Amino acid sequence: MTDTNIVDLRSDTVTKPTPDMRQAMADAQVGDDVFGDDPTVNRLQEKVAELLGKEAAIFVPSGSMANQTAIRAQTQPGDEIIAHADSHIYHYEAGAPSGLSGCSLRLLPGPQGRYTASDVEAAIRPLDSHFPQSTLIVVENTHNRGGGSVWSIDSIAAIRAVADAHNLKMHLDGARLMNACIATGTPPAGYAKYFDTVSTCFSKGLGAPVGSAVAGTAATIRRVHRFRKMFGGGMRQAGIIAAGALYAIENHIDRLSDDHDNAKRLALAAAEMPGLSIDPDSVETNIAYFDVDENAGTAQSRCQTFREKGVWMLPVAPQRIRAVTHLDVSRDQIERAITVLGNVLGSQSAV
Ligand code: TLP
Repeated sequence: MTDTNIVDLRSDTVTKPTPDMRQAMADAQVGDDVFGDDPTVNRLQEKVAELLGKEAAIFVPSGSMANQTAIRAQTQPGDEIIAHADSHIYHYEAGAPSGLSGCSLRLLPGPQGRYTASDVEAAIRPLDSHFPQSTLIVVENTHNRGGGSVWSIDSIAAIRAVADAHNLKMHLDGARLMNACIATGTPPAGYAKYFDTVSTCFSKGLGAPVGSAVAGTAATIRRVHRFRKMFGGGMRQAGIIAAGALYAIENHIDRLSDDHDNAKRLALAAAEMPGLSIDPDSVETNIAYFDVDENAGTAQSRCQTFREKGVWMLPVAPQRIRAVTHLDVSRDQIERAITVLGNVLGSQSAV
């Protein structure tokens, strides 16, 4: 099967740079970024700081490194971080909060990856030498395992008030912050102002091949710079990849609404199919989770059959499949995916 026949919905991380993006990367001016000499990286960092309304930003290789350098810069070993039980920093960053920062996690429940200010209030540890100290709250927006769900400004503001009352810091895992911005019409700085640090990714829906950033005060970003080096993320002529990120910010934010429309279209169609369940209203941005009915096989077996017919999705639990829309999936390809899913599920007898 050729690349163009495949509808790859496994993640928005799979996008390939467009010809114009590649050209911008080829043309990039570069220097040694560990010395602060790369003009393209510097331009990207200034642009991200401005977009997020922060004093400074730093380019890092990945979303995981963005989150983990921000965590390391704002905690001490023995501290406790408050986060959702479904958060990316807990499930998918290889245990880094404990491995790299020596922190434990206090995990909160809540539908679609969202918790409330009163959940946070109840989780904060008293000032007593027996307890780990709560120092940092992490919000993920949009929320990956929550189904690309978007946090409201009101709920974030309420959590900020609790954080201020107890002198806690707040970090935003904004790997897909731009999806939240496009879904709600809130500018990036409108979310970022509630947080001490914000991470954001260029290599997800924005379609750049590599890279993320952390933004915050100049003092915090200086600490992040040190931990980026310590964690092995100091890059040299990184302008080549920063140019892809700059291109992505300048050209690929507004089009995220197409991805959201495509995810909704897929969810609405799948909701009508036998063997799959999804509430289309739960699809707020570019991520959709489908539950596979027990009598329709496992997520693994369904994904295998879809894959053989050119539709790639991710089994994320025994009965759960994830589909993510992005720059490299057109509306026509979504229609093709719907046809494949319909044919496979309609013709399922023995699974
Ligand atoms: N998420 C990836 C996988 O790791 C699951 C994906 O395919 O969705 N924060 C959030 C909310 C993320 O979804 C991801 C990537 C990251 C951070 C980490 O980014 P990278 O992969 O660049 O380290």
